[in-house]
Amino acid sequence: MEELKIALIGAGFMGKAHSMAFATMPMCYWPAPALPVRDLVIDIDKDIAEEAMLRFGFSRFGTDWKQAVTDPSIDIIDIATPNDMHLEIAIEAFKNGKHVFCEKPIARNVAEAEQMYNAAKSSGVKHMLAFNYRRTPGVLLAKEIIEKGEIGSIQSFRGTYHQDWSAAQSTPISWRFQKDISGSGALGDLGSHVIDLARFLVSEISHVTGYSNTLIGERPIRCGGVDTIGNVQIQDRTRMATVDVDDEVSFICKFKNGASGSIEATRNAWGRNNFITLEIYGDKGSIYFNYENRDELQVFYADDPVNRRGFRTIYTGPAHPEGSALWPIPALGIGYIDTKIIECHDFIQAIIENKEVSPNFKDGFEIAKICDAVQRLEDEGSWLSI
Ligand code: SOE
Repeated sequence: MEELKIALIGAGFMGKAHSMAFATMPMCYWPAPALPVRDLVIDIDKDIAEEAMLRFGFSRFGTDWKQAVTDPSIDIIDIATPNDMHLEIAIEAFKNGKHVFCEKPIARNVAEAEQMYNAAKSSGVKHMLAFNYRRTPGVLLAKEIIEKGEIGSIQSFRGTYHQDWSAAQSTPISWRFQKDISGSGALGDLGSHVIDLARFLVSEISHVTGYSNTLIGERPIRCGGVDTIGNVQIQDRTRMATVDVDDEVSFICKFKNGASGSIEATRNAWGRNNFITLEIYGDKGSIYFNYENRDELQVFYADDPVNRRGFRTIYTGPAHPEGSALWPIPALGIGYIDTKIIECHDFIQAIIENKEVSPNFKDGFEIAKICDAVQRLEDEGSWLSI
């Protein structure tokens, strides 16, 4: 079986998730399209890089990403760094003929996204963005139901992504709150996932109007501990840093197919953990999905007898998209890693079969255009006073 050597750049939370997917993809998809080999892991912190080599099962480690992109034995560059590094690494990787798998959002802003898409287009290699939630079996089933016309033509979409890890004032500053590193806050971090889902399930977005807001303008500087997204005990509350990105964003949109939509994202919604909800209303029925109950898809069919109408709950399993690769019984429990395994499979398959895979850098650029428009609304002012 063919082998593809991976260099992972960035050994944090996402590096761990990607490594698990590379390790377990062939256990689910057998024969695998090719075997992903965890060869080289890079982190600027030498101790973290060395630990990641042992912990995530890589053969080598390093501290300079240029070592990875210029290494002739590497086939795939996996970018799991903060957003400010995506552009430079991706461009160099393409120049060296590497396939690129990149964390979302594609970049800090639309200008960077455009450069990355142009480089990807002329590279002739495969590129993919890690908008993994569209590969949740429940979401794939929703797509199948919509494409078969079972809920008719889509009239409206409501999508949310709510978390609460930054709701506490004591959540320390990190790159996710700094525009020069992240580009935006909840918008790029969470809203981009919902935009991806909306484009995947409904159609391209043509217009937006909306609002974003920073709720907590400064946060303590972490001293000691590791940045584990919100949960860090050791902080110096006397030293504060400014937050210059949005904590929450909400916008309405028009889709090119005529549907209307609304999208909300916040990291300050107490009690919400990974609250990705999708409501899709067609002229023959409706779909509801909530990632916090991701084994389930709720579907309503208007042609059910009037006295039997109601949302039915379908538990995804072997009869549903990607189900036969995963678990033999519905409701055994779809996990975050399952979405990453499917994503990893589809990327490796695209490389081996030389076909396009989505979401790719083109999708990333389209999503960046939408995020950019939402950000510009703040400057250009779209409010009418009462
Ligand atoms: C933090 O909000 C985060 O890690 C996001 O960056 C990811 O994209 C999401 O999948 C989980 O939450």
